[in-house]
Amino acid sequence: MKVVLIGIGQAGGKVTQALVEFDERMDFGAVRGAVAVNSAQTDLQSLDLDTVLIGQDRVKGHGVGGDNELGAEVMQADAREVMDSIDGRITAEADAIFVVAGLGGGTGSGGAPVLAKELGRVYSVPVYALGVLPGRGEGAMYQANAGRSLKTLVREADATLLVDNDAWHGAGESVGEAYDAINEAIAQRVGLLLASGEAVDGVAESVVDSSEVINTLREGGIAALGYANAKADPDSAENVNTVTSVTRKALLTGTSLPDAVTAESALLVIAGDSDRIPRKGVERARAWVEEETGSMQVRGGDFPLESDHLAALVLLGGVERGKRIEEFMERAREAQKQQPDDGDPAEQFKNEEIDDLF
Ligand SMILES: Nc1nc2c(ncn2[C@@H]2O[C@H](COP(=O)(O)OP(=O)(O)OP(=O)(O)O)[C@@H](O)[C@H]2O)c(=O)[nH]1
Ligand SMILES: [Mg+2]
Repeated sequence: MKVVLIGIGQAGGKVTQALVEFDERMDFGAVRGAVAVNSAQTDLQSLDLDTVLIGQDRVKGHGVGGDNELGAEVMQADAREVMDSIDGRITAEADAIFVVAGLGGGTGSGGAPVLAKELGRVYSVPVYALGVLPGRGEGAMYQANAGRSLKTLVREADATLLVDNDAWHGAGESVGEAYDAINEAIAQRVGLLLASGEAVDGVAESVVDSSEVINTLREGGIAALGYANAKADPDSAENVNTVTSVTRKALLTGTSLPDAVTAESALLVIAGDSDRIPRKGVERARAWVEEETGSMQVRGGDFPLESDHLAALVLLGGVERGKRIEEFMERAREAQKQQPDDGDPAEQFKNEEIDDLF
């Protein structure tokens, strides 16, 4: 899938840069353009991307300090400039646009839903969000911000692929220490998903097509991505159990949103050397994903890559009814109640739901 990436805020910019670097290193050519947008000038300067500084009249290049309503406002005010910066890149070439942001801060949290809405109005290709959820240990402001941002993003983007900051870092590391590792994991896993159906030499029928990614995300709502890999035998017949076990791991312990299993739709991609991929294993794994997710729409395909490993990528669409999202939204509601609010306090008490950002 050929994509244009727009990273907003600090996390958005860093994750976008990691995705660009991975795509270049692997020579996939799936990322056709990338821009970083922020209200903090120094954060943009450390990136090796084209950049747009927003909100200069309001915050003088110093960021919005976690105020995501202000983040939404400055994005709205400067949306034209941001749209202009990507205009030439979203030609017939791009199959989709990804807005990338950490949902717990200010600029990305507020700016991503605003930009998703603007992009959706102008372009006919799908506009997806790649959103980073704060980990459990992050403060109440992050949780509350992410709750409102997510609620609004789900409304405005064609689908929102979520990565929980607790999901893809090693045990014992705090989220902060682990940023680089998390960003690298996101780049590799999401990068492989984007590239599946792109860097293909073989034209075998079993090869995954990028339209299958789009069809899996067609349900809208929240999506999650699972990943696992293992060393493979040169003889495909020896790899039947390898394929089923990496698929199980990808879905049960390797998802970007822990415990997201029940899904409306799914796509299973087996990446690796075509000669090592056993058809029987792939069929079994796909049947297992169907049973486990409860989805009637499980797509599948191979992603031929030169490697002595086999990897399973499981893209899940429509996971918002899962336990993990419920738990997160509860955390965000609690956090929102704790937030100082300049509105009518009685209203705050009555309001059990999370407010939309705009
Ligand atoms: N995975 C990951 N998460 C990050 C990174 N940097 C920040 N975060 C997370 O993103 C959230 C904060 O968002 P930021 O991107 O720092 O905020 P911002 O959009 O720049 O907004 P302001 O600084 O308030 O203007 C928190 O939940 C952080 O844990 C990163 O490099 N990687
Ligand atoms: Mg910032």
